[in-house]
Amino acid sequence: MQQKVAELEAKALAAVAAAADEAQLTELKVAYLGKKGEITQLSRMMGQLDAAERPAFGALVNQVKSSVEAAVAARMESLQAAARNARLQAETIDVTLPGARFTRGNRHILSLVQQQMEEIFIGLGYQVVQGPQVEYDYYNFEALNLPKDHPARDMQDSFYFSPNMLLRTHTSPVQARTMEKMQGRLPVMIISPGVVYRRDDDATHSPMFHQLEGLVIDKHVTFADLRGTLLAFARQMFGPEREVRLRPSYFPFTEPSAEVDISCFNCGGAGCRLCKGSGWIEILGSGQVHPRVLEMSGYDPEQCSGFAFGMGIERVAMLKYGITDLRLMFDNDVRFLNSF
Ligand code: 2NM
Repeated sequence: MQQKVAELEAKALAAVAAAADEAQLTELKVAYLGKKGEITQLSRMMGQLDAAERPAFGALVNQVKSSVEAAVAARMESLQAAARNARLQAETIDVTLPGARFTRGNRHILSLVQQQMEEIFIGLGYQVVQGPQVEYDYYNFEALNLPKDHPARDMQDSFYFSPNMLLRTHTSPVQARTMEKMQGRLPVMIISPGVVYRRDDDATHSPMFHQLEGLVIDKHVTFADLRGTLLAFARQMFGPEREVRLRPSYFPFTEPSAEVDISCFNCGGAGCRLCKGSGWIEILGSGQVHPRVLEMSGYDPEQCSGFAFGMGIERVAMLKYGITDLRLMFDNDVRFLNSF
């Protein structure tokens, strides 16, 4: 009996040692140690033995079971290690190959230019102020001295939500709101950059575009201050050689008003295609704040004065970076966007 058990153990251990792969080993484990496995079956033979022999035989079977189980576990581990090694041998990694390129995005051209413009005015002492894009007719027009029959107030020219609410057509309402909030305190020195909306859509006009407007109010603020400020801006934005030229103009919220040109940075003023031969490039509108605008927002035009100016951020970006079509900035072609 014991002889048979020893032979069975030897046979099992030899088979386990010879198992070629994990699948085969699993089959052997079932064949010997499973519910109906040969070693498991040994316990059944207990019945044929004398009661006195049973404990020793039971112990022997248990010991064989353990030894075969241990052998299966050891063989399993070594087969798995071998398989892992084979896999690692096969997959050679060339550490000198270039890695996957990480493509980093960048800010939109308009954000970049707006930030550059803000930084110039911050350097001159201005505060950056924002306001709502959905605006009351009062702040967008009324407080800025635009008469009821002004063309911009026409339903055809602006985006209205109701008779007294619309998408702002300029950022001037931010100045009106700021003046009102300041309750006559001096000085006021703000810029309001941001998006504005007009019912225009062609090669040179987008229904959504960006403006940066500025407002200064204090005692004795003059047209000379306006000119010096815009000259400083022009030189920081377009080069230290720039000059500015003011031409008479008209805006309802300023009196007097002026269009401001900068000397052409492409030809230095001699005349070229960019400046259409004139040597000057129109860049912004400006003027002394109209006394009625000051009054409506709580400032006494007898005690203080101010200047204001406004320019299109798209226009500044196009000039500075030589962009010939406004629409490129809104098409979102990454080949264009990534080039700044
Ligand atoms: C421009 C041109 C001239 C302007 C005026 C004001 C305010 F609120 F003070 F009246 N804000 N912006 C202004 C003046 C804007 O843009 C071409």
